[in-house]
Amino acid sequence: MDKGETLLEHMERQGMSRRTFLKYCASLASLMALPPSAAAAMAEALGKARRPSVIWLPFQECTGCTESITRSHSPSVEGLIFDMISLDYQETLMAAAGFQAEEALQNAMKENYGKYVLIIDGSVSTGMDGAYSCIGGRSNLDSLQEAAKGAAAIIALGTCASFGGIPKANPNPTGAVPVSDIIKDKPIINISGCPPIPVVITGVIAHYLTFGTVPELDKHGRPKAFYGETIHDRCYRRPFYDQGKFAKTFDDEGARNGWCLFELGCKGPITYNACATSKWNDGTSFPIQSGHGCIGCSEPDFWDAGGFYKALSTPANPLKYVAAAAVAGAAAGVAVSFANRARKQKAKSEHETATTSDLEK
Ligand code: FSX
Repeated sequence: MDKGETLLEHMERQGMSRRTFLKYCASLASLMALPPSAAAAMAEALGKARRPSVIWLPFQECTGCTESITRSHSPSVEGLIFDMISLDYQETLMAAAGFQAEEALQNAMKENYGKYVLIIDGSVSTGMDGAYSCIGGRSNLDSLQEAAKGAAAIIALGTCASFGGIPKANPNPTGAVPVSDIIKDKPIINISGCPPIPVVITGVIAHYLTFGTVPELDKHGRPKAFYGETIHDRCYRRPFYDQGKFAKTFDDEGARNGWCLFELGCKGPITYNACATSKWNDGTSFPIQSGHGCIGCSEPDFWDAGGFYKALSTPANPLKYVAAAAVAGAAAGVAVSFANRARKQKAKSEHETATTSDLEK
């Protein structure tokens, strides 16, 4: 793409209709919880936007974050947004290697000093002065400190970069830390998830292109638009939780009926992310929809939190009370049912308080 070309010009040259572009802006605005009027403003701003330079450095990670973004890349309109950034350095995706790659990195930092967006995926090793993870003979720690100096903003992509992730899991042999433990003087946007959702990555970039600012963040430095609610809040199985219908094993009748996976260890009630709404693979599904509980991968210390298959706590079981009510007779049943609904609400709220404090530990 021509460096001076705007996003809209680029899309038109690719044969993309303006209508499709407007639809994309509308869905992006809705996903980011912006008012409908923002879609038009977003379309106008994005249409005029030019590519910012992006330097992407991978540290201690599994490359899942890069895999995530590339999976959504090619046929999607999000891909076009990604085309709109000038991805000047990304070791996994770039053709250059060795000295040529190092030169590309130095040139990109020099030419765009003070203006580029720095994306980091992976945690930063601090053990043995960073010697556990080196690229081109330099520790990730050194590379981060150098690249951060000229960055306008930093995106910590994935749970490793945001919170330390799996490399930081007990016993943390490399002294892994998140980006925010090292860099204190730049705006940092954490896009957690192991890996993060592709549309959240492109959404944050689109927000930055549109408004030129960092989006509103939660207490963990994540964009509230995508991390403002728990998986549980938006889960399509939530009505079963409210009715006290839980699968007890992965192949029982409850599981076959699509009941709540809470008792099988689902961490949806304490996990903030957009999986239940944006889903994965072009909105096809997400883990809970495929029958597996959420593992809480977008939360700090999720790996050490204690058991993917262990329930957070024992939830209310209103079915037991409904059965008792049936024996006691219809009139009494109504009374018990109301009493139990109140009990369930109380237990549920106690349970949610308990599970939230599990997370805070
Ligand atoms: Fe971590 Fe990403 Fe998990 Fe993997 O780059 S967030 S281990 S998906 O690859 O950093």
